[in-house]
Amino acid sequence: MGCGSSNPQNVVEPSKQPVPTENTENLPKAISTRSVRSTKSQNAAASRTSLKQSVENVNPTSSSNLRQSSPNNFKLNYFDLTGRGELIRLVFAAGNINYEDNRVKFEQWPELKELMPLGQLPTLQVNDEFVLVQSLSIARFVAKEAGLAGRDSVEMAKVDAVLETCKEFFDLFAQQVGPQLRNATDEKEEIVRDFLDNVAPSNLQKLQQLVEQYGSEGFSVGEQLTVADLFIHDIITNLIFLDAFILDPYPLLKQNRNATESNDSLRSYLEQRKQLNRRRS
Ligand SMILES: N[C@@H](CCC(=O)N[C@@H](CS)C(=O)NCC(=O)O)C(=O)O
Repeated sequence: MGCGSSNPQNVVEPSKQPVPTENTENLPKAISTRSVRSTKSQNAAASRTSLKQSVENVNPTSSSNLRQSSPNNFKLNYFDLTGRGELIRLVFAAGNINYEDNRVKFEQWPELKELMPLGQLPTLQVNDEFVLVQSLSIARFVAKEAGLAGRDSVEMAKVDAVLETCKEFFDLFAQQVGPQLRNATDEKEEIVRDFLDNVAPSNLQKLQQLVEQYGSEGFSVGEQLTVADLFIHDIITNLIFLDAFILDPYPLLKQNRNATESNDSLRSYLEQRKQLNRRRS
């Protein structure tokens, strides 16, 4: 698995965590019907308990500030990691959309895994009616809901181009650095340094190139915030954690980060995230 979190709190391997518990009650019907099978009747009480736990997992940084009212009801299921779920949280935050941030505990995962369409997280439950899978598809969907997907078809295409470029970079990070962050080997330092010195620069250069060609006012596409800026922000957060000076050779990416952080709702989410991490460390 490649989750791509560089924060040390965020790098435990979910599939290595034992002790399944049931957490199925508020899954959409198509899934919860399958979920019931043998365990539901015996474990109704346990299920209620874990539902309660699941609700307790909800991250106060993104759900307790009641935000923009949306006709839709969203529940994001992901581990208590940044990884592949964080971009979606950033889109919800920047778009000021209220959602339930269900942070799945590792011990809940083995059972929940069977109920997820692809056996992976993140997933997004919409109106308890259907479940979306694939982090980038979910991020794009929420971005459309939030008005952060680009203003017309040309901007949307440019946003897509930046997102695909980010995804290639994110996947490299998750594959090459991710395992070292989860279970460090003796080669950890060398592998991380090699990534920062030999893989990151060409990818940062590609992103800077796109910001230059497609964006203005610091944004990567058009002249206002889109999900493309948020993915760049997310990736660079991971890199800055490993090397605080990584952006020094990329002035446009620095500007882009500042422009992105000029969104008040996003800034308040980032601040709360920082405080939460401080409290945990
Ligand atoms: N392409 C998928 C990959 C999802 C993925 O790898 N999810 C990992 C967490 S980052 C997962 O669910 N791992 C647990 C498992 O596979 O059992 C996406 O972008 O959503």
